[in-house]
Amino acid sequence: MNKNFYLLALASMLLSGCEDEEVIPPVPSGIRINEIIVYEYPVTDGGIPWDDPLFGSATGPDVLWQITGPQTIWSSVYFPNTDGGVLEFTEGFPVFLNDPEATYQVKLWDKDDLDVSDLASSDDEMVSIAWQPFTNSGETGTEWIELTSGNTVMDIQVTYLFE
Ligand SMILES: [Ca+2]
Ligand SMILES: [Ca+2]
Repeated sequence: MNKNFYLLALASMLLSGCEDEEVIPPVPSGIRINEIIVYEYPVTDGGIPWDDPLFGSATGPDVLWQITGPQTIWSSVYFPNTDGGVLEFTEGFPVFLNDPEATYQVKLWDKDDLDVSDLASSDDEMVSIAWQPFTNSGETGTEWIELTSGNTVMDIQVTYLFE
């Protein structure tokens, strides 16, 4: 065989190699959460107050967020006796998720037992929304992600970390 045949074969391999090449978006090494804003959430538990102590009058839920999955992270602050207004969680951030392709649950809880009036009660899980931070869609930079479920709407500001 002559040299030209080898050159032709090599060129052919290189060309087909280029055609088959797919651009695979890089997977981030982590996710930084900068802020969570809750726009809508269930103010009552299907019409029943979240907090209805034996003594005293019913009050709105005392709301905080939690993220579960490969990690469990709690908000360091909560909003007491909420009435349906927007809840902007900015304290206690940033927090970091170390498994961007995993499915996490973003939850809102009503914190109970804040005073002796509801001593016997335990915290109420108000809502839980599944969330996969990185979906292999080439997400980069800093983005607001909207999560919705039923009558709950929240935005999470994330930064995709590549190292
Ligand atoms: Ca409660
Ligand atoms: Ca309350």
